[in-house]
Amino acid sequence: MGMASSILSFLLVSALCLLSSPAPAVAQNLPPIVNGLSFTFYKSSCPKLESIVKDFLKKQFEKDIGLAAGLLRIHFHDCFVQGCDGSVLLDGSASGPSEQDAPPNLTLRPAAFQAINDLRALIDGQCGRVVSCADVVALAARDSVVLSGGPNYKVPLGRRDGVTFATRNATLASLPAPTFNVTQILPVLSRISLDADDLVALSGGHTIGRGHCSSFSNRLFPSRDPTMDQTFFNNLRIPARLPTPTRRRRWTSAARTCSTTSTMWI
Ligand code: HEM
Ligand SMILES: *[C@@H]1O[C@H](CO)[C@@H](O)[C@H](O)[C@H]1NC(C)=O
Ligand SMILES: *[C@@H]1O[C@H](CO)[C@@H](O)[C@H](O)[C@H]1NC(C)=O
Ligand SMILES: CC(=O)N[C@H]1CO[C@H](CO)[C@@H](O)[C@@H]1O
Repeated sequence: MGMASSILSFLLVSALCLLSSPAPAVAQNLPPIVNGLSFTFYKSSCPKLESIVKDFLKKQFEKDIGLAAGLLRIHFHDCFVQGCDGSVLLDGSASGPSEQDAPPNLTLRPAAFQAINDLRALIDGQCGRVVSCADVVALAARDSVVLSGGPNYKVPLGRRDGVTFATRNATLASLPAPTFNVTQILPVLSRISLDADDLVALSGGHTIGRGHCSSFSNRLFPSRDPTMDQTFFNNLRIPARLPTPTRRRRWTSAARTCSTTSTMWI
């Protein structure tokens, strides 16, 4: 898609909505949108939608700001696997394991799924069942960015929920692996018309959140991956922001490997 813009906000809207044929922006400060989406989609059917979402999340984030990272990542996983269709929320069934059951999901936060369910109930209560889950996920991701200090952006609405979840294989094929380098990530992105500029902007999503040790331990143990910055490496080994008991439990291992339960802020 060749987006030249380097701001995360713009790309989150365009990239994560999987634009295939960008239409001209409706106003100067609005990104292009695909047919079917609109900035006024629920104007009459659920006029307070955006404030319901923001007010709810504001309260939740006071209790746990980590939830913001969880919600942002759910939007990414939803959109990269068969489009922004809410399918990441679907449970597996007799036909096979769902997206949630594919390995990359193992680290999606249950609290974030819970927050989407709670929001859904709140919205249904006020407006009836008119708002798609995919739109709720998209709005929650935007407010997660904004409420944790990131840029604001407008979210076009009108996504339809998919009725089928992606298979384990499709999920694996659509999400770049933690071990991928840029050369390997770019072809995965190009399948959904995203390029290197988009990758740089979207990587800004990692400004918040955590990674489990197992996601990057291959670059720490048995010794530093030579392509990893030394200061960054040192900082990862001394997770100062974690409470001391957690730190001790995790990093005193003589073998210097991850314990199975270890997590780390990134
Ligand atoms: C393009 C390739 C990407 C790769 C390879 C990747 C990889 C990862 C990995 C390995 C983690 C840590 C998971 C864990 O150990 O728990 C993570 C976390 C995260 N990712 Fe990505 N990611 C990518 C793109 C994105 C995008 C596009 C966004 C959103 C704009 C995003 C948002 C996040 C967030 C917010 C977290 C923290 C989640 C939490 O704290 O619960 N990532 N990512
Ligand atoms: C999933 O991918 C694996 C490895 O590529 C392959 O062996 C398997 O047959 C695939 N399963 C399905 C259901 O397509
Ligand atoms: C990325 O990884 C692939 C597969 O391991 C390797 O062939 C390639 O040279 C790597 N590219 C860079 C830039 O390191
Ligand atoms: C948050 C969530 O739904 N996680 C699921 C991911 O996959 C595992 C393994 O199948 C499930 O047990 C989790 O419930």
